[in-house]
Parts: sequence; C-alpha cells; structure tokens
Amino acid sequence: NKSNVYECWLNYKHLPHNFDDEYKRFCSYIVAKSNPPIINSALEELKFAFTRFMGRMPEVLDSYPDSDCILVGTLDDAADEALRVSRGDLPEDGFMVHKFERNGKNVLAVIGKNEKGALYGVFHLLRSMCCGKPLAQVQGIDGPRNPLRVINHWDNLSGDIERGYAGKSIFFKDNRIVSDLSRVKDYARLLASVGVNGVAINNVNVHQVETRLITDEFLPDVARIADVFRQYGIKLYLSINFAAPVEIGGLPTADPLDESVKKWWRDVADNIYKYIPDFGGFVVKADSEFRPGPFTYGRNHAEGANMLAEALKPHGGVVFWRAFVYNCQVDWRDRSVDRAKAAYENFKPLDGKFLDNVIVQIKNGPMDFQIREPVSPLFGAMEKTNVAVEFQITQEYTGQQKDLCYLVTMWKEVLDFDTYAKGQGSTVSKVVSGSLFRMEYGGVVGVSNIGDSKCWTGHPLAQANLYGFGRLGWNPELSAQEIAEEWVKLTFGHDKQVVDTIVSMLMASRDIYEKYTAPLGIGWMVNPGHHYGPNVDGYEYSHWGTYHYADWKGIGVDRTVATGTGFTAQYREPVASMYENIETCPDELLLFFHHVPYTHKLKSGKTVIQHIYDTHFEGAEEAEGLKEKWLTLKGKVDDEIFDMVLERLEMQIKNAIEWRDVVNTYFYRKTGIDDIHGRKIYK
Ligand code: GCW
Repeated sequence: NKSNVYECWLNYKHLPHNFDDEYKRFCSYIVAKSNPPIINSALEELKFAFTRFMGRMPEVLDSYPDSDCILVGTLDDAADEALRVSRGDLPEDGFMVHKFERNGKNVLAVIGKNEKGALYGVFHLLRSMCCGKPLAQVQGIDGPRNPLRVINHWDNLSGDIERGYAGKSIFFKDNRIVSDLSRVKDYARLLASVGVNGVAINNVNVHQVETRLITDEFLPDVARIADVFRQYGIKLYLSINFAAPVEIGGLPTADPLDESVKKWWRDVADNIYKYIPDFGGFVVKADSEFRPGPFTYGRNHAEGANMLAEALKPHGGVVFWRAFVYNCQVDWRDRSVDRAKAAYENFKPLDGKFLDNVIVQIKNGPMDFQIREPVSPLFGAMEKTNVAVEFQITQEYTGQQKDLCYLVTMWKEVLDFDTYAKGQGSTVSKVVSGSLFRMEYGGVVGVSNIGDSKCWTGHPLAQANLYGFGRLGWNPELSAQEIAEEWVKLTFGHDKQVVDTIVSMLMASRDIYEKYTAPLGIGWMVNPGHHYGPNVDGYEYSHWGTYHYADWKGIGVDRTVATGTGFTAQYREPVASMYENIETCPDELLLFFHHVPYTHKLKSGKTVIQHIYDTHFEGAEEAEGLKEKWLTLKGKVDDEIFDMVLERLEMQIKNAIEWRDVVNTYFYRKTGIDDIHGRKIYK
C-alpha cells in the first residue's frame, strides 16, 4: 500500500457526505463493451477507486446487469443507447456524462468522443464524486479548451534535474533509462487525471549523451516509456540538440537549408516513428544560452524550425520551438540592450513564416519566470503562428519547493490578460488555445516540478501546482480558488477547518512570497547560479541582462518609449499606454517599467521606500503565520504530510527573514531613509 503523500489527489480515501445518496449505487457494476488500452486504464482506475470506496472490487461486465451500473466507453460502444448524442456534439477528446434508465435500473454513462475522452470522463466523474459534487452538476458535456497540454521535463540522463527541487529523475539514472517503470505509470495516471496529453522527458539543454536519445542506442528504451504514457493518452516528446547532425551524425554542418542535414533529420524522424508510432515531436531550445541553433549558419528561427517540422510532418509530429531567445552576453555598461524586448524582436518578424506543425513556445513573461512580471507582449503579436504558453511549475525563482507558492493564481492572471490583438477580450487564453486566430495547434506547457521524492514534489503542498497546471490547461475559466478547493478535498478530505485552512494558505502564498522578495515587479535580486535566497546586486553587473539600476536616489528600469528602452511599444493599445504612463502603470509592475525616486508615491499612498519596508516586514510575518495556521491542523491531516510540510515552512520562515533583512538593510544603506514605523533594520 502506497503512502498518502505518494498517492496525491488520486487516493480515493475521502468520501463526501452525499456519496451514499448519490453515487454508492453505481459503484458495484461497471459495463464496458470494448476494452482497448486507454479504456482499460479507465476501467483499472474505476476498479481501484470503487474498491477503496466500497471495500470490495466492483464487477466489470460486457453487458448490463440487473442493477444500477456505470457504463464506460466511446460513442461507438454507446451507439445502441438512447443517449441522443452524436459525434458533432462532443468536443475533441471530450466526453459526456449522462444518467438514464434502462429496464427500471439506472445507468450512469461516461461516453468519450474517443478512448481518451472516455478516460478523461472517468477522471472527471471520480473527481466529482470525491469532491461531493451533486450528480446533477456532474452530468453534461465537457472537453479540453487547449489542444496541447504538455509537461516539459528538464531531466538529464544522469538522473539530475536542472532546476529540480524534488529529487532525481523518475526516467533516467546513470545515463540509462530506468528499468522499472512502475513509478512512471503512477505519474501517467496523475497527469491524465488532470488532462495532460504530452510529456517531453528530457531537458531542453540537450547535452552530449542526451543528444543520442534519438538513436537506436536509446530508442528501444524511450519506446518503453512511450508505451506507458500511451495507455493514458499521453504522447511522448523529446528535446533535441540542433547540432546533432554534426555531433552524432558525422555531417560537417547542421545548416537547416542543407539537403544532407534535411535528409539526416528525416531519417531520424522515420526511425523514431518505427519505435514510437504516435511520437509527439521535438522540443527545441536553439540559439539561447549557448545552445546551438540556426544563427550559426546565418538562418533564422523559422528556417530552423521548419526543417524539423518537415521531417516530422509525414508522421503527424510537431515542433515546439522555444521563444526564450536573448543575448546572455550583455555588457552591463550598455544601457541600450533590454532583455525584455528580445523574444518579440526575434519572433515577431517571423510571424507567418512557420509551418503549420510548428508551435512557438513562449514563456509567460518577457524575462524568466519571476514572481511578478508583465505578460509577454509576444502573445498579442503572433497572428499567423501556432503558439503555446510556457509556465514554470518547478519553483526556480519562486521558492524552490521550500517556500510555499501556489502558482495557479499567477497563471490565471496570465491567461486572463487581454492582449487586445483583435480588440477587447483577446485574452492570452484565447490566443494559446488557437481560438482567437483560428490556429490548429496551441496550448499550455509546464516545466515539471516532480522527481523521485516521496511526495513527488519535495514540498507536499507543491502538488497543488502540478494539479492546478493540468486543471487550468483543461479549462482556463476555472478559478484558482476552485482548483485549490478541489485539490485540498481530494488530497485531505472534507473537514471544513482543513479545507479552509489549506485553501487560505495556498491562496495567500504567492503574495506572501512576492512581499518578502524583489519588490514592485523588478525581479531577480537572487543569488546567482542556484537562484535561492536574497542577493540584491547578485545580477546587477552580470552579463545576463537582468538589472534593477538602484542608486542612492531611485530604482527601476525605464522601459518607456519616451525616455527608456521602448519595451512598452511591444504591447497593443491600450496596454502600451497603460504601462508607458506612470500614472496608469499598476503599482505591482512599477519598477519593471519605470525608474523612480524612492520617495515616489504609489497608488497605495505609500512611498516606494516605505512600501519596500512594509512588504518585507509583512511578508516575513505572514510566512510565520503560515506555520501557525498549519500547526492548527495537527492530527487532522496525515502525520507524515504534516511533518513534511512543517519542516518546509520552517525553512521558508528562515528564508523570508533573510530576505527581509537583506533587502531592508540594502535600501536603508542606499537611501538613508528610516522606516516610519521604526522597526528593526540592521544598519
Ligand atoms: O530559467 C532559466 C533557467 C535555466 C533554463 C532556462 C530555459 C533549461 O535558469 O536553467 O534552462 O531558463 O528556460 O531554457
């Protein structure tokens, strides 16, 4: 029996009050008229869950019993039922849940448009049952809003994970693929339960050994992983090295327009599909942070991406081409370069030049996964290109799974952001789903936060971020609060105090983290390299292009058109003017867009310096408050989880205090301005 912390939100141990009345009678018999692999996964899940619910195994039959039952299948399986639903009624990979009567018995039908739809329907039903949703609300039609919902792993074959805070890789060890894939299967269940349909298993920084993942040496083992994911409707992707033709192919060039290079990649693709007939495609980091790319040959990103896309096209594969491209060799003395502008400058001119099976994968912000950034202006600029948004589930800059930081609130803001690309209401969510510009592909990508840690995510409460990534990708209209509530009920049960306490901790956590770290949207201020803990000038004179320009009078980056780098012009109106104008620029992003004196008054009425002091004192105090809240749950949540979380909260408090004192002291020394409340600042 696996521990609670391992089973995550699929433990099926916490039944709500309405279970007996509404659901119990369906949990003894399951009817399935066919049993292909993905339906089989759905049936396994139902059997597992119902056994937990009822204390005994349900029977799976291929015809109706003389009792109430569940029917699971695709539209074909349900053809003879009076369900009055046709293919056109169901969204792609969608499903219908519907109760009907048959010979005086109740049948609760979960009917997928295809096998995947049926699997998603089953997870929807199980989630709803465990959350205590009334059956009437569970019925109906649903489907994913985003065609692609993909996890990117930054796992290396050594087993190390770049920016991983939850142990080692579950796929790789000692430069091989692990032999026992049972944990991968449990992972596939977790992902499928929240609708994820793709996984890239290796790091976008593709090093020497990983370059060979696309060869016969590794493909048989890669295929074993793909086999596990396939049963859960998840496609496997690989990150590739753009220089592979040179590094492992023996060619003198990797020029994307060279015929021998094109042929090399075609052969590679053909070979991959022999092992993995439904291979998803490639993820590519090119010409970014020292990774090779088309620039070496005087070619652009579209030429690079299209060459790979052509190789995959005959097999139905796609290329995720990352837009995280910028000059990481900047001279800090040179004030003309603004890293925030880079993605737009590189990609906007190429809009319309990418083949239709290329997806440009854009980080949510223009910099790099800071706790507060504006939304990347590139989302409003690519009208003729498939795009996806990349979120970082792994908490590189947001507390490294030591500090609690529920990121769904932030992602929700990003998806709801209005680009005005086709007038009001042109949200990022509509851009990436493909609906705004009628693109075929698009969706959400999340950088994984899991490893072989006992609870998968290092911090047990960080499971909520993986859960939330999937749920939001499925339906961006869900609120961060709803998602948190679901996750807490599924994981911890229905005790009101438990639910209220943990939900409130999650919902407050992003603000708390923001308060004690870098202020007002400026970002960074972290220790270089590993990126944990405060170091206000850590990147101030570095080549990475991440500056705050604090001097004794003021702080912030002037990104206006009038007097600064001109970044604001990358947005459409009225967004561009909102950020350009210091009067309308929201406080939380003030220092991202403007350089202001410390005495500048915010909309809150506070000066910038006083805001810095206040938020840092409050943030550290609120971090302590998280621990106090958690302590009230002793004995009400699983002991092991209780202890693991407590240990993390203590680390967070230490970190918050360090941030508070370093940041406050730094700005006191820069300005000589006292805290008006006279609190302790180490001078
Ligand atoms: O956030 C930065 C990380 C790098 C990462 C890079 C990227 C995989 O510090 O570790 O490399 O972004 O997204 O490519």
